[in-house]
Amino acid sequence: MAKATFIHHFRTPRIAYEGPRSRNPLAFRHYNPAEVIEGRTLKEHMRFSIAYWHSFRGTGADPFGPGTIIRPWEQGKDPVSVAKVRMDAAFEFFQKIEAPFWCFHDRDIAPEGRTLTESNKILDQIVAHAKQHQKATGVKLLWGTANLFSNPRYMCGAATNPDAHVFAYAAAQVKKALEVTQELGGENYVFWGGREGYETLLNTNLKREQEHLAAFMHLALDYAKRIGFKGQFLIEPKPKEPTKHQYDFDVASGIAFLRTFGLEKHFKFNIETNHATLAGHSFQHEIEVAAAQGMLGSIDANSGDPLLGWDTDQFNTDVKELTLAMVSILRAGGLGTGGFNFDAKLRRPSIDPEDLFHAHIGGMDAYALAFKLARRIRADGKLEQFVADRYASFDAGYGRDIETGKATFQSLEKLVLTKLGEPAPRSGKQEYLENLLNTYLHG
Ligand code: XUL
Ligand code: CO
Repeated sequence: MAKATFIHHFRTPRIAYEGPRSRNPLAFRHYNPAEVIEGRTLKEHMRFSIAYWHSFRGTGADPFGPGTIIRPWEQGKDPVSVAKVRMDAAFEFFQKIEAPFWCFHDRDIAPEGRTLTESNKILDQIVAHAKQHQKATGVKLLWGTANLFSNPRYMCGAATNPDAHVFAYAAAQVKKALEVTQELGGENYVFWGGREGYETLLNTNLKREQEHLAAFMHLALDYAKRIGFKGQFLIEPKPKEPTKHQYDFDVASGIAFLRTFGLEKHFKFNIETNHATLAGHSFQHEIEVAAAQGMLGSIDANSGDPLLGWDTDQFNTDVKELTLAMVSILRAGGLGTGGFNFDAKLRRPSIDPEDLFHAHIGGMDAYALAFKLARRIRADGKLEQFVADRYASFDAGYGRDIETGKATFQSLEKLVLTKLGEPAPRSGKQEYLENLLNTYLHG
């Protein structure tokens, strides 16, 4: 197998860092993997990951037409050998693009067989292949997950399916997905409930479905404990699509769900940029809500399109949006075992293998630049100081008493009546802050 890594599937050479002045479209301008910042390389800070499903299974198909992207390695005597060659190409790409991690769904990497037994056997073969590649390249698994939404058996949901038989099937599939994620040293395991929601309340018992979803999560936790899987469990909220309503709509409803069912200690969030916008939030909002509860886990790095209302999964090159997100991530102390996973796909007409490089170079550079700008903003301290000053009245005296639970309505009333009187109005200074932000973004 190891030899397969040396058969080159991409003509594009390994991407080098050439600095911000470079105009070479196949070079990094901001992501210098070897740059050391506070004792760690940028590669270690960013923890970039490639999403197997988009970059190696994406065909450009959309609801209005079939795939447009034909890869030269997509041929062979049977689906299993094609899957192996495809994986050889993928690991070549991970190395050339300087990504230290990858992510997959079980069904992305291995074709499904006629029975679960057969599917598991095929998966084992491909996982063995992946393990060899990981060993040979040093590329690691950020997270694994199970595809519980493509096969028609899951048309009415997996853990929230009204048929217990489907619940059982999904349980068996996640059991195996946890095992293979562990086998490949996955640092996290993701739950995205693609069809865990409803199309119409006319046929839905919402309460029972939510309880079943929680039961499923508990079973997954029990099994992870049983096999000694140490990876972090992550929930990836999304409000809709493919369902009309997905139960883990956004981070806030995810937190409510986890707390309601006693799961909150075992989960963090995998926040996807365009899932945030589909829920009517900004990316930064979702990060802040998770961080406020110590539940910021990982990022699915992408973006939507302001003119299209669905999950377009585009590569994000919006440095302003990413810088604001990075400020919040750094303030929260980083992503821990998480990383930035490019859950993003090429546009339908972007059919060249080289386009995969352009896409990831753009995304990685934007994130690396945002990381540097956010560090500068935090080091400069003006923004952080402004926010700290805004709440300074809670740092001492009666403000502190409010925060520490020592104040009462009576004590506060007495203060206002006898000492404080009317509060002096203070500007929120939004425009000043927007201008301040631009001084970092545009020098
Ligand atoms: C779908 C999505 C998924 C998850 C993993 O919108 O984001 O690919 O990231 O199942
Ligand atoms: Co995602």
